[in-house]
Amino acid sequence: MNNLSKKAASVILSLMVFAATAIPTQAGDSYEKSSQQNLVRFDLGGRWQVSASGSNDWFGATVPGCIHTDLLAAKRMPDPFYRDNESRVQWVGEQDWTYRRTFQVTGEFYAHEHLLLRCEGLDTLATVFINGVRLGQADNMFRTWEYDAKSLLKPGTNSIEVRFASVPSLIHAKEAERHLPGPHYPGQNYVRKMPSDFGWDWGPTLITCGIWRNISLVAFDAARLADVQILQDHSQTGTVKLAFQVSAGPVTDAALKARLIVTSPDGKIFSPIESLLTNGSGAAELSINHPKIWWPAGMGAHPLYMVRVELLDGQERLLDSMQKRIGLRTMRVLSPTNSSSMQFIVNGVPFFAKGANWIPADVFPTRLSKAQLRHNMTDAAAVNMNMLRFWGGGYYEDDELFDTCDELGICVWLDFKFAGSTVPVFDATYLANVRQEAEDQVKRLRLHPSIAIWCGNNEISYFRGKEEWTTNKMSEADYYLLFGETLGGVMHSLAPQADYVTGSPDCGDMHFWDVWHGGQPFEAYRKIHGFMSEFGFQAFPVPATVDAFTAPEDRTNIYSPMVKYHERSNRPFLGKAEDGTIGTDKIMKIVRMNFREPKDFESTLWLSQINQAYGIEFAAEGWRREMPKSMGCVYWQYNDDWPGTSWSSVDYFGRWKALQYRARHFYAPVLISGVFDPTNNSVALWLTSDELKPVSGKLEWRVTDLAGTELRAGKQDAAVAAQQSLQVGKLDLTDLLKKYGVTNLLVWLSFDMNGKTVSQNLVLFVKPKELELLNPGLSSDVSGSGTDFTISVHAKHPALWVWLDTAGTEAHLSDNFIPMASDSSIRFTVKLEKPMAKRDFVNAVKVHSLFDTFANTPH
Ligand code: BMA
Repeated sequence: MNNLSKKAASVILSLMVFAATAIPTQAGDSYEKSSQQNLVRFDLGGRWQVSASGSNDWFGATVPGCIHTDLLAAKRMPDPFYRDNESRVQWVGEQDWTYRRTFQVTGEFYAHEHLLLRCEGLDTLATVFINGVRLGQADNMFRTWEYDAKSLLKPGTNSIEVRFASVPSLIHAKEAERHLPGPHYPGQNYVRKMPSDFGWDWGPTLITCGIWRNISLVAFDAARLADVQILQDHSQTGTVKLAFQVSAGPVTDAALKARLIVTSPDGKIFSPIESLLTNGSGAAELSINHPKIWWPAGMGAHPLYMVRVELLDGQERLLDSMQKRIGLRTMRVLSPTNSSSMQFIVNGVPFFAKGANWIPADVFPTRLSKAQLRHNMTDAAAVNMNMLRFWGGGYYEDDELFDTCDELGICVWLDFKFAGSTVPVFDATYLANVRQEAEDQVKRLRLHPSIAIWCGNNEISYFRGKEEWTTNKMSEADYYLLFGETLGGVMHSLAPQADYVTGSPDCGDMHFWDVWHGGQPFEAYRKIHGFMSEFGFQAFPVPATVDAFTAPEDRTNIYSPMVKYHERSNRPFLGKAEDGTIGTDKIMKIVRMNFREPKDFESTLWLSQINQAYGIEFAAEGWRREMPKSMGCVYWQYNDDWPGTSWSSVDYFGRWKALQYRARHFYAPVLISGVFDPTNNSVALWLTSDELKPVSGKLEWRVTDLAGTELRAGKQDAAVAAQQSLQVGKLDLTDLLKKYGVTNLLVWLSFDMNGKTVSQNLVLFVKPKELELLNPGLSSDVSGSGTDFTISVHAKHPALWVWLDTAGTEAHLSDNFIPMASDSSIRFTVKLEKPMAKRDFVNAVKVHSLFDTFANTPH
């Protein structure tokens, strides 16, 4: 069917549906009910209809979802990620929209005493109607809204309608009443909605609305479970005592009882424990001997205990139940001291946090699949990260994402979702609204062992003034009323064992932006010490990603309007940087500081990635080497919410930039690195270890010229104590430097443990642009078939940042962007997402190195 006839068919279909029943009831409607449980949930998600409010032009919608993805599916909106379409779809956010559907209520379901409409996510200004009568309203995307719907429902066919008012209209009106200072979309923080929807310096402005999380009817009689809290006592060696608090409601005279069934990670079920509830609440305890302790990635296993909670009435009938998974661990955050940085301590052991900042993985998060999100997390663990900061400008992520972090040992720095400008704390309704939001989210998420710290906001301290509000600052008192008293109070009562800080960077951490925003060279990273929760540098995505958002004629130059359009820092969004450059110019300024002029468009894309990796690697190695003076390196940013140019190491499509590949090396548990000291012509050799036991092995070093001729080499035993960084050697290269010069020497390092190379590194004496590299003469040989290939690459002469370009075929590579010594070979393994004939694969894959990025004079 061509597009036109497809469209015509869907119009006819929707007309038929409309004519037959007004609003369709869907076939898949189902009640989730176990044989004995009294509480029943009726999922209202699935197929709905949506129309611009008042227009009666209904089309199919998906719940959970959002208006933009519904318009896309209905082909009523161009893809906002293509070229500059984003600017043409702003009307979507300005418009009011109405969602509706019908559903059947059986007599049995209706007979329950309580019938609640439960909305786990309404984005954002919603009014809900059942059978044409107003049931309630909502004004916070991050809260769970429940409405008593019994009086409006009836057995048989019912209808529900959710009307969403335009967020821009409301905030323009509020902003006109009173200006809310901030550099972003004026007045955006008047509404509790994902801040980055309004645009950020890495993402588009697409103001969504819709039913973005589950919506259901909940039916029950006597009571249901309201909340379960589990506190852990690790004070006795060899035992962890769990203290459960269960609450249920509404409180009735019924003799309610909670039963708790704990299953250990190896499947052993503890004898159920029971507690009678008084006024709806009860407590119980369980001691776990020989507990299996949860550790972050790289420190140990991540065992999880399952807790099933059952609510029973006086006759032992099951009223309600829920499952929670916990990990047994203690987690603390220590403030910085004169000699050590802010640091995390798990189970009494301090650890160096290695990671990046996580932003929404799509500006339309409802279309993200669980598999995609899981993939993102496994990619983080695969490059030796142990922490992601879930940044405050996004949304409180789904439980499944936290589940994955629990399973992988990825610690989460969890910001409450406030970012980047002042917030209207002067409005008591706003404050009450966010208190409720915090209670909902803390109760939902607090049992995840992966959450290492809760943090009030991102960078709102930059907009904190003194006594009074001014034209660009909020008052100090209002800042602390929200982020101290209110959120701190919620944390204190609902998650007393978790550490809470008011904001980032407001807690002893650092957002170090002197390089990107300040225009300083990468060397500035070595002048600062502590816990780096943000710092970073931008790079273009891979050519295949640029292809996805451009037309062929756009792919000529990084300054072509469409390539620039997908680089949000080209707008003086946060003001011009201190050195006067923005966006694309800023990338190129630092690229040129370090590298030679790239020869063409594609080389510029790749080289920008090499430059980004070069800078972040330089920074990360420095901070790791000096622990405990620095105890955290969490770079900005891990991912993207649309395809474009940004600080990310993994792009919107999940493709790795050079930085992500290099992270595996610079975050390796045991790291060998070298530091050139020009004052005495020496290279200090450092061994840095995050291992919990001492490590020892063989350190090998080779000094070569740029042709790869070995000038000197050596081997030595080297060891370092648990979680320490130590200088293990020093190479005096005075004579070689004199003879060959700084531009013609390379030092190759490798560290082997038990016959296995665990870390390799290369020391340069000058910036890469100063090196007269020889053509490395790379050759390759491909073997394999289907989805699994091996590429053996051989280098005649030293090659820097050797990479495989798999030209848009989705591939997982064993490594990429690595230095190769002369006459050396490396085997890359490639796993393709879709099988390919060997011949096609050989044609598609290209092997490159830094040498190929600039115009060379032949040697
Ligand atoms: C940080 C973040 C973001 C921003 C980034 C890059 O400070 O918190 O607000 O996107 O810088 O400018």
